[in-house]
Amino acid sequence: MSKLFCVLCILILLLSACGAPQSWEEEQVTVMNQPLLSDEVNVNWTLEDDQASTTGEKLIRLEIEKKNGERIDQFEINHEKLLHLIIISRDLSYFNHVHPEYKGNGVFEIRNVFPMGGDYRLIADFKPSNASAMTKTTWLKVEGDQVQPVPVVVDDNFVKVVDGKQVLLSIDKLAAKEEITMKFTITDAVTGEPIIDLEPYLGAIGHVVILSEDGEKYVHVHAEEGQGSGPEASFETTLPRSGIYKIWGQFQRDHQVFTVSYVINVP
Ligand SMILES: [Cu+2]
Repeated sequence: MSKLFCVLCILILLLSACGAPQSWEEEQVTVMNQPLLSDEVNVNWTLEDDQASTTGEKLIRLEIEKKNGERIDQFEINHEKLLHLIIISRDLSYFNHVHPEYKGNGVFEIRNVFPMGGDYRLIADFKPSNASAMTKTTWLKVEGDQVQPVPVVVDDNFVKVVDGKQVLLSIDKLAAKEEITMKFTITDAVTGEPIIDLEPYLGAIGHVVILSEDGEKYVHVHAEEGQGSGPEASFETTLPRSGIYKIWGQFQRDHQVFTVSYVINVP
């Protein structure tokens, strides 16, 4: 009888020991409302043919949810938009930076005309409420005629001309894992006069996107604050490893965004 009593006591002790901390932990989670981490957020990407379109547009849809399948429905404006979407072809020849429309319940949609079939890198930047800004990427396969990929060729001349603007890119040092400064100098391609009437684009003097040649490393670039309206625009960043990268700089003038790109080789 006393043996049975002892066994019962041990069982009760064990059960209470197991049960107590669990309910305490559950309580802590509800009380603290911890910020959401990027690892806990998932994006379902889909691509549909737009039947109504005559230009071959496709509808890109992002459904943003927690790993447990619960939709995230509150987002904060980040660089003037709820979500930034970058679309880049596998060969890096096609680049587009767009802002999908928020449909509610974690769904963003936008139509896009893809110039050819093949694989595309899609990169979404957004900030759910109660979370840090995060980046989610995917590869999407687009049906349609494939064309010969354009080779990625490292530039030896960092002066480019686009829409009547001449843009010089200078980088203080070509090195991985170190802070580098990229400076764009913009002049009129015909007269050579400095361009001093750039307009703010997404709340800054410009916007820069960098992607590694294999499409795997995407780099956020932040414009240095308090810059004027040209002719110079500086950006600081750190490249994660050696290799070939493509850089797209975007600026705005006369309500028009222009994009200039360069290919660099980081030793
Ligand atoms: Cu954007």
